[in-house]
Amino acid sequence: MTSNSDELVMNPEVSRRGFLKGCTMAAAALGLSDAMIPKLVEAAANPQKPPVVWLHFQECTGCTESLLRASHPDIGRLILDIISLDYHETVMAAAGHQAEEQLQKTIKEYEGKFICVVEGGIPTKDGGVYCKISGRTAMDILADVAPKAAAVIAIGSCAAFGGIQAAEPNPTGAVGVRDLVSGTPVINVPGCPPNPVAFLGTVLHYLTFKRLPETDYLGRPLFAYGRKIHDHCERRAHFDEGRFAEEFGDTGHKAGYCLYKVGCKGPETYNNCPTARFNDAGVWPVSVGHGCIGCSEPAFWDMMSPFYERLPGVPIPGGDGIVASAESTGKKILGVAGAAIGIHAAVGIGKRLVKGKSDDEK
Ligand code: FSX
Ligand code: SF4
Ligand code: F3S
Repeated sequence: MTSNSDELVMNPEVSRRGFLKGCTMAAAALGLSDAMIPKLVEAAANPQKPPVVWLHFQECTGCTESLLRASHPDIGRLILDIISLDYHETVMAAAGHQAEEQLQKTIKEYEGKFICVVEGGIPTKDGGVYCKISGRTAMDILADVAPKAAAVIAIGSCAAFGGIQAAEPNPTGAVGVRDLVSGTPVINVPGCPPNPVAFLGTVLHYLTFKRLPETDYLGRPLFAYGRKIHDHCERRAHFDEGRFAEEFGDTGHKAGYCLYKVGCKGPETYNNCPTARFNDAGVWPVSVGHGCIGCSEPAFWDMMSPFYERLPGVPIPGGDGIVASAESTGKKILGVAGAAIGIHAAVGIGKRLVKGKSDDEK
């Protein structure tokens, strides 16, 4: 596969060092052994780059911004180097009819071969009129493009689960890609925004093994979303010993104690932020003193709010026992979940489909 990306503004150059560094980071995130790194590098260096059509719907473009303009330039450049980004409204030079021609040309020429990346939720109310591009609704565009793609990557919690647009009362009837697309494999890379390494790892896995990585019941790759934030948090020892920040700015907060009592949702959030971290600074929300708000979970705007109150039902040491109940905090975590997130999450929070690696991934 190859394609023409002359229309794009970016022409990134990736140094060999940066290229290897990015592949090594992705291999580590994927949980692959060192022996697999050459195979990953070989797949990433293949001049036959997969064409990618990147669709923007209801969102803030934070996913693209964090991915391509991150303070970790090697990652952004590597991503642009291993794919042929044929259509992306934010970074392509073409506009108007020229851009739409590029989209139609790509999906026709590479039918069954290109990767479709979707960023943003899709409004379904009133015929989908709340998001239109070039006179077509997001629903129409997705229905046109997704069936012709080899695979769809839903990047960000908006594309995966509807995101902030789908928060109560969800006035536009926003949904995630998996609610509308069937017949084409769809993988969810949620987060608001997600860590670029999760996207890079997903693409490199696809290029190396010719298939998408194993996922949980929510369609999230297990390599990135297989464990809870709480499992690898550097403040976990404080949690276990009952040492908590009681409010922001108090002595416990300044001492780096656990943020559970000021609202951290790490005990019910599946993501690899404590290990993958963000940007060159190697930080993540909890490391800089703010609790996790559960941004990679379905309907987190409803289920994980109020963000600064305790998550209910978590047994904590230090005398409090099991804290609160579903009506006080994380008000919707149990009640609204079924209605808000549909059947994907109906099997219950915490239940995960965990599979081992295939032989070719060891
Ligand atoms: Fe959504 Fe991504 Fe949050 Fe924003 O586009 S996941 S609102 S960071 O940018 O889709
Ligand atoms: Fe870390 Fe939050 Fe768990 Fe505390 S509750 S250990 S801050 S993830
Ligand atoms: Fe999101 Fe929580 Fe990570 S808020 S970025 S999943 S620490």
